[in-house]
Amino acid sequence: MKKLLLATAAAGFCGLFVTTASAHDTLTNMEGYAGYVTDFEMRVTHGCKGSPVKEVRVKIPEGLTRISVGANRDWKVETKMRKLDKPVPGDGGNMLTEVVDEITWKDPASPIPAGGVFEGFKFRAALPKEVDKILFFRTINVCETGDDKYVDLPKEELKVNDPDFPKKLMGFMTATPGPSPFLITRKAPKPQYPWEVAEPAKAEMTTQQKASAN
Ligand SMILES: [Cu+2]
Repeated sequence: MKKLLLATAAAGFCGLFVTTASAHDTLTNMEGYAGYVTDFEMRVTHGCKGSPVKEVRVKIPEGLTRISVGANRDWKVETKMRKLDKPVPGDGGNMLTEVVDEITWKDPASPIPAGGVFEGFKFRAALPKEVDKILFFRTINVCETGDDKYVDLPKEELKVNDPDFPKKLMGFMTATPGPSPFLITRKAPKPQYPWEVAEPAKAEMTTQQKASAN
């Protein structure tokens, strides 16, 4: 049985797929709308050189707020908090003075087999309003033997509007065995919720209000 597991695991080992980088830990959605409260799924696609995964740690990048972790009955979830320099609005009008800094899923009902399957780890957060920003989610898989660290960042800052961005992004993803998972913020076509007023409409309203006030 152990031999069989190792054989399956070898097929899933990221080294073999380093040109596509698709076998590393990645976010299921690599793009999201700026300012939206967004569901994330961190996908763990293989173990550490044939060893099953028993713990996953995700570092939440700066600029994300209102972070919550999806219920997961197979893993024990722990969160570490980080104090904010200045408070930001949270749910229901209260102000937040700290945010989740790191999420750890540990002590699973059973570890993730080293190969052949993937598992998604869910959390939710409000994305920053800044458009075309690349956010890195440094992630560590701890295995029964060893670990895989997807914590590397680009050597030079990646600018999403750079015409060479796709090429540079691919370069970053293949430069090391441990590129950090990432998400790019895109301009939202409309407010997230149907009860929110769109920005231009808001501006128009103000103009009209001004006109009627004169
Ligand atoms: Cu990999």
